[in-house]
Amino acid sequence: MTNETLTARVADVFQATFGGAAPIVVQAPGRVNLIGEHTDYNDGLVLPCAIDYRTVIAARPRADRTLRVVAADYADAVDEYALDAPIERLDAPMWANYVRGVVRALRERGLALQGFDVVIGGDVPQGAGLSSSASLSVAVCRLFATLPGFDLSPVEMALVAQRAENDFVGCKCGNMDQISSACGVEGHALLIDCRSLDVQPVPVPDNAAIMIFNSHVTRGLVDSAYNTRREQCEAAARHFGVKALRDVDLAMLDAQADGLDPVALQRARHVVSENARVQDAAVALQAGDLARMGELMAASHASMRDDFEITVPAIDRLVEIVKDVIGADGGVRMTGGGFGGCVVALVPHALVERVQAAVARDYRSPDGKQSTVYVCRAAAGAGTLRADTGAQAAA
Ligand code: GAF
Repeated sequence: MTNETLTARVADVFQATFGGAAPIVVQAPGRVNLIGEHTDYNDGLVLPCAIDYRTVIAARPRADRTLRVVAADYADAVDEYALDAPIERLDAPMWANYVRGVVRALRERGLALQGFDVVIGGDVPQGAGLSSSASLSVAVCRLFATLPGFDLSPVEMALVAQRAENDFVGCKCGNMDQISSACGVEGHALLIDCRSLDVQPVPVPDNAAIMIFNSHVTRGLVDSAYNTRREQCEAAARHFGVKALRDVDLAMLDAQADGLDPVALQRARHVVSENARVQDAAVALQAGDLARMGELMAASHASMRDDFEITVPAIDRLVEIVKDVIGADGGVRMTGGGFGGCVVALVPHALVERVQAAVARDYRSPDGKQSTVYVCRAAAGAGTLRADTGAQAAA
């Protein structure tokens, strides 16, 4: 679905539900991470880009202090509450909790909220590791940022969205997904320093397509596996006497490994080596050196498979199928939190169709599904598509 089609669909639901055109339309994209996995919550480096799949919100201010939210992708389900009342986490649906979490986090910052009628829709594949939830949270921040007096920077919006996920939804994620969604730059990946929050755009070379392959492998207990990895990294940081694994290099890792639990050492080796790979990858990408990107992405995948142990056989197979076609001319690796989800590849345009054909022929998920393939563009971050500030609040 193109962006225009998605926006029109959300606007149509708004018209049908609330009557009239929505005076405010905002969007926030999902993301794909080119390299730098499980480094963000270790204060490390990542190299993602925002993608041209997104959450779109159509809205109209209300005269009262009520938020009425309609989910176009969930049979127009509704969540409605007073902005001044205590905001509770629901057992279900989860989409409502992402909105509630952002409202609460904005309120905790002392920002003066206003009531809205809202319709939300999106085309970021869900549960695939492409940050559909971060795109929703950031889009909600972006909506409130259309109000006068909201002078949040894109990074601040990302931190509000992360806080909503950490403290309200209950996912102890790092800050990569929200910063990617809030700060994306068209045609560029972002070198993000997750400690200093410095964001440097790095051009994606014109000769490469960004391909994403959904393995259609989803695993229960992903959150608990994620949290366990996080705890293992924190235990390793304590062993080395540092604030976070960002402060450890490979020499220190080898010299001071004695006494560290062997599994925690493996986890630390992934994080420390991955940070170094991200730095090298930013240089290679800037230089348009796809062969070097290929080496670094292959090393990243091996490290996720062997040291961090977050890949699964179907994902490893998908990576192999793509690698067999692109050889040394591009790169491929698992992307996102792991245990399924998606594979990302940088592929010379001339090889895109051959890669698609090979994946269609040779890949099946354990339950027999073909991979869904997306050829993406690196997209701009969250933004306002329409803001008719003269619009009257509905009675
Ligand atoms: C998930 C998390 F939400 C991110 O913060 C990041 O840790 C990623 O997994 C792994 O790199 O997307």
